[in-house]
Amino acid sequence: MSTTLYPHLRLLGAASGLGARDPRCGVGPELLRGMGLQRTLCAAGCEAVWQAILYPQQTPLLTDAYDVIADLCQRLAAEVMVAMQAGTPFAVLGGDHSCAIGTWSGAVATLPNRRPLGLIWIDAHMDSHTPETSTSGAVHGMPLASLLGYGDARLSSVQFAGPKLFAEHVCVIGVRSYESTEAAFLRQHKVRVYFMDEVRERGLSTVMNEAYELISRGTTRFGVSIDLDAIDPLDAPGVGSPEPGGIAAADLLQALAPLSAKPGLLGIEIAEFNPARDHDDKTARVITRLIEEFFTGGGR
Ligand SMILES: [Mn+2]
Repeated sequence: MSTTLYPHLRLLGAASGLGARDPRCGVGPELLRGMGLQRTLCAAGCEAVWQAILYPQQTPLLTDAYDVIADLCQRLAAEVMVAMQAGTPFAVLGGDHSCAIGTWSGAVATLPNRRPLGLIWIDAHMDSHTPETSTSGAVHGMPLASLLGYGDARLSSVQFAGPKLFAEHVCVIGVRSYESTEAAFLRQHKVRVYFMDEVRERGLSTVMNEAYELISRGTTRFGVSIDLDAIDPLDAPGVGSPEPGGIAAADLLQALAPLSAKPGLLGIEIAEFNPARDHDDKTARVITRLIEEFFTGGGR
């Protein structure tokens, strides 16, 4: 009789900074792999394996950044599908946050009958621009709008055309820097946004529990997308767009722990790690702890 041991967690790298103004986050996944992330996780009781690190393809067929990012997201979505079909959770490591388009498109495409997915989006920003409203043109400012079915068609048709998420199943937590066009977009679509003021007032754990209740209404599976800039730059300096007044890393770890025990957690995503801006590997250590908390927390 043979026994096959399946790893409990698939690590996926999206090694691209093409969607960011500071592209140096593209080396994040390799740096984490080089630092021995897998070994550290295994030592903490979280059996993990690198499934793939994906790089942007530069070919004459891909004519602009949208093409290259859409192609990368298509491949990332396929890797997420492989992990899910193997029955294992995944952790996608960016790279800039445009990878979210690939991650969650792949997740939804794998669900039977494309059943709706719940998503908690933790971010200092709203990421809800379209090419028309964006002044920078940076795609990492657009992934949430894309997943809701708006913006450039190449980005909103990864895996299949049309919306991947429905507004009533999405919550955004930690926002403190945004443009009025994005706020209007999310308000119009009735996405629940927990601004940093509310998080401070009510406490992150309270807000997180409420967000989970909201996104799990009418869904059976959920994921969490973390932009590291949601965390206060004092605790996670290694990001491209730091915003003061953020969530304490310890508070985030504590608030996320209960989610790990919830049924239906498909995987997580941790984006925008920019090693060139990190101090003493502070941010890299936060990333490791976040993954540990998710996949060893809750007694699993
Ligand atoms: Mn973001």
